Amino acid sequence: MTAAVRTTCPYCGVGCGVVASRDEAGHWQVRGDEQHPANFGRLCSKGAALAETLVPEGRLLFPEIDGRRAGWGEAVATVAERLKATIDVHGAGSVAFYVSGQLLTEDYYVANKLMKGFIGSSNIDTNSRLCMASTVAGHKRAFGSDTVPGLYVDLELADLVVLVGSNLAWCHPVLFQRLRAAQEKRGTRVVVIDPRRTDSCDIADLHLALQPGGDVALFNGLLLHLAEAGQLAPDFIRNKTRGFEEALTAARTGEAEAGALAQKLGLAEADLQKFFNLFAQTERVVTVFSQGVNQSDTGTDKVNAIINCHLATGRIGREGMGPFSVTGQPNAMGGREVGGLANQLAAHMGFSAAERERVARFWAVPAVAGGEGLKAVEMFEAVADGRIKAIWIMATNPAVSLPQADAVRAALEACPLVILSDCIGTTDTGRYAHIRLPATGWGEKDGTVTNSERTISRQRAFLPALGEARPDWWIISRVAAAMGHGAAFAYQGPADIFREHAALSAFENDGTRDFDIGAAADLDDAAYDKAQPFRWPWVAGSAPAGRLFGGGRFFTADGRANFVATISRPPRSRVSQEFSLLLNTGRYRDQWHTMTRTGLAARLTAHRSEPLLEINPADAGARGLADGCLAEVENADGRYIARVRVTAAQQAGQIFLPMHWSGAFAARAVAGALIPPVVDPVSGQPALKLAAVEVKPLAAAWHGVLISAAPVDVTELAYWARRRARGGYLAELAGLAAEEAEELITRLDAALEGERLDYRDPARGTVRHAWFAGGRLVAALFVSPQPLRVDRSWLEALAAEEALDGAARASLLAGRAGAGRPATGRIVCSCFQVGFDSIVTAIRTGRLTSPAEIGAALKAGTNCGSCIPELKEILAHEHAASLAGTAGPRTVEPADNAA
Ligand SMILES: Nc1nc2c(c(=O)[nH]1)N[C@H]1C(S)=C(S)[C@@H](COP(=O)(O)OP(=O)(O)OC[C@H]3O[C@@H](n4cnc5c(=O)[nH]c(N)nc54)[C@H](O)[C@@H]3O)O[C@H]1N2
Ligand SMILES: Nc1nc2c(c(=O)[nH]1)N[C@H]1C(S)=C(S)[C@@H](COP(=O)(O)OP(=O)(O)OC[C@H]3O[C@@H](n4cnc5c(=O)[nH]c(N)nc54)[C@H](O)[C@@H]3O)O[C@H]1N2
Ligand code: SF4
Ligand SMILES: [Mo]
Repeated sequence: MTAAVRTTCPYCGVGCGVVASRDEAGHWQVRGDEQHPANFGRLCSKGAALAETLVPEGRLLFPEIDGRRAGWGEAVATVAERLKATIDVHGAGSVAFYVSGQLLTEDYYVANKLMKGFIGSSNIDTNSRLCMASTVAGHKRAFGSDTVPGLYVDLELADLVVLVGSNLAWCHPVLFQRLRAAQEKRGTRVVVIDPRRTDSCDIADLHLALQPGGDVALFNGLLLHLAEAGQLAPDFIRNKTRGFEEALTAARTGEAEAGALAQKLGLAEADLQKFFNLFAQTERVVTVFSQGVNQSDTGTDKVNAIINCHLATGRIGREGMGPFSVTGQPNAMGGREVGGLANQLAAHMGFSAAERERVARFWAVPAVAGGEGLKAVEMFEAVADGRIKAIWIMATNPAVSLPQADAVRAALEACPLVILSDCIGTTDTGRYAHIRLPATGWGEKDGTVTNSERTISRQRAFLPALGEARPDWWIISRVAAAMGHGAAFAYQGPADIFREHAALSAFENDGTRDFDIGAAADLDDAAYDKAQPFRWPWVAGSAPAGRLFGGGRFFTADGRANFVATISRPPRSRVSQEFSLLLNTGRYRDQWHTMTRTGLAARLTAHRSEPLLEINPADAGARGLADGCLAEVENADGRYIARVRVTAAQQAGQIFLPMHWSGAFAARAVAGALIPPVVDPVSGQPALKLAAVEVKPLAAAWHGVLISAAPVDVTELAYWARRRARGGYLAELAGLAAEEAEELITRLDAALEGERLDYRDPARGTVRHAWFAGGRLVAALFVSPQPLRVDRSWLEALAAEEALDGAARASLLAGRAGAGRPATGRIVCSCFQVGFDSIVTAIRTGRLTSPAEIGAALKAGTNCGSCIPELKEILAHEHAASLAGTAGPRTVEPADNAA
């Protein structure tokens, strides 16, 4: 393999270019690609930790049929046979593919072609239904096509950036870095619209903590304000759009004057006015939106309410202006381009007779699927009620990520045929698969992805496939051939598929469809290999596109953009006496979805050891929940156990849980299990940001923390959350019966050889045991009736040492870091592994007053900068404490380590 390979980060839709190369010791390193137009060399904490995830742990290495290892020949034949048998008996509509925005475009294209062209059903849908479906629907309603008009550089050219339902600081960190840098230069105003205070508020001039679901009302109110303040663009409205009056009337029907609106949204009237005035008076406005908009039962209307305001002011398609949907997954856009959603056919075409006939001719089949297929939530309902009898799941973990996850599990359990393609063998969904197919992972696979600004970049392999893993396009093509469609799937490599996909995009297009990359249809294998990032459309004979819609022509029949009349409706999930809190769910800075890959990097897992239940002090107090204790969250759909973090960032009446944990990492922490199957009526996207729940303390008899060189089975306990750690594995534990702790100690004694050191304080109920082998710490278990206040980073550091001297052993038994190995605290800066305690100590001793000074002293925040908002929070707290003369320890420290 070559020394340095340019490829693309496999995480978020920013789509950063990375360079993988080997150091002198032969270890792979991953750094930002200075030449890539998405990031110009920058990375975030997840991108910077990519090399650490290139490990065999957990990988699915061989095909498996009904629990036994099989060869590829047998596996492919069995999948084809069982799918065919199902279709023969129950019809094409009885099989389904559930795919993912984490497939490469080439994989995705082949899966879509097999289902819609050759099986003849549209029952292929993707996890993008959970992610981008409302944006797709909103774009189509407004523009006649699913087009993202703007570019990343528009965030740097804008004078006002509005973040709606987007935690850009954590979820699109490199865009956030670019925005922060632009703000430092030109003083960009930033407004954050989000029910909770997030790290993105760090650069905000204004944070509107609106009531969940209030976005349509807010943007309708803005439209009315723009009209009343005379800030419209009448020429643009007249010549380039239709439906303005209807939209304005709808806005007026729903919303009263600003005072009443502010009250309805739970906002101060002055703040609302400030936002309206900023928007009205600033020409260069970019409105960035993400899951707080999409994942809602009014998601499509939210998208259109936002776009309406940009159309009304003519602020679209010009420098530093426009509505901007930032995509989540690395290939969310590519999936839309190939037609991976059940309500699209292919290459941004739908199911009209003409389009179906055209695609059938292109694929050389008598007919393609007749109409729209089942959307994700409906698809799993159909699995549950037996309409779907065979499902092939690729590159997604629906047992965790779909609403009503427990019902999804029951449906999969009862389904006669579940096929799974994944690189990881230990996912929750994998437990239900009859046939498991090992896919190559990042670094081993080759193809293309499209980022949020329509840039198509290559992902290139730099590692050999592990075990018998194969690329997804290869697996699907082999199955297609075994089903009798060999000629149409005779691809030799991803370049063959890409050329066909590009040719279809240009086929009888003539400027009628936005997605056209005909210029790339003739790339030979060598040119495909070397292809530089380019932006679509790239029409044959012209240059790749830049910003779109600058000329005010859209892809509707008459070329005009549509205003959509949106009327605000309250969310369907509401609190009751029984379930009196609103649950909001989302992401953490250093984890990616169900943690199958980011969970492998100790430096990423250290930022948040456990799932945290973020709750306002008033709600916590009313329920007897102390910071750092464990709590149960429940409703009619499911249960979740998490560590309580009391915080004013959360409004009263609302709580927040992360979506990342699964049965592979914790006892009971699947957020999807608490979400009802409520969907947006237009897009079918589930309202993953809202559920009514109740919270109560978990009646734990004891708490524990266990660090060990090898994994220990703790799954019988009421609470456990385990993660990779430096030196091995770290588990947070709690049990309902006191004797369970002693049983665990007995089990550890039996499993571990070597010496054991003990400390017991019966009066306090504390127990500390440490097991050593050849001088090295192989396990340490601390038990206490209360949540433990031991520094996990310090434990990790001890476990990573070759041998522990007497002082270290003594401090271990004392449960406290000693002078030689000071406590560092929970990791705040994951790039340089700088902990909370180290930062506080440096601030106090060095009288530091800015993140730059902390960076100079400790390096924290000087690489990816993702922790700068947290550094500021710590500084602010220290400053306040020193003014008040109460420079006490750790009061701002989050609960996951305060214990
Ligand atoms: N670190 C990290 N980054 C990621 C991912 C990851 O797993 N980890 N996943 C990627 C993917 S696939 C996606 S889709 C993106 C998601 O990126 P984001 O959408 O930015 O992330 P989320 O945390 O899901 O939700 C964003 C915010 O919506 C807010 N919200 C909830 N309800 C409402 C509402 O009614 N109105 C408004 N205005 N806001 C609301 C939440 O409080 C939350 O802060 O992130 C991508 N990037
Ligand atoms: N409660 C709640 N639920 C949510 C959300 C939320 O905000 N709240 N967000 C939703 C959103 S926006 C999204 S995008 C989804 C994400 O949810 P999922 O798609 O279920 O989550 P991932 O963990 O990314 O699952 C990807 C799987 O594909 C595997 N994989 C990675 N690369 C490849 C590959 O090249 N080939 C194959 N075959 N497999 C591969 C990984 O090992 C992993 O098992 O979650 C949704 N669910
Ligand atoms: S912002 Fe981070 S996660 Fe997203 S593509 Fe760039 S490096 Fe990867
Ligand atoms: Mo997503």
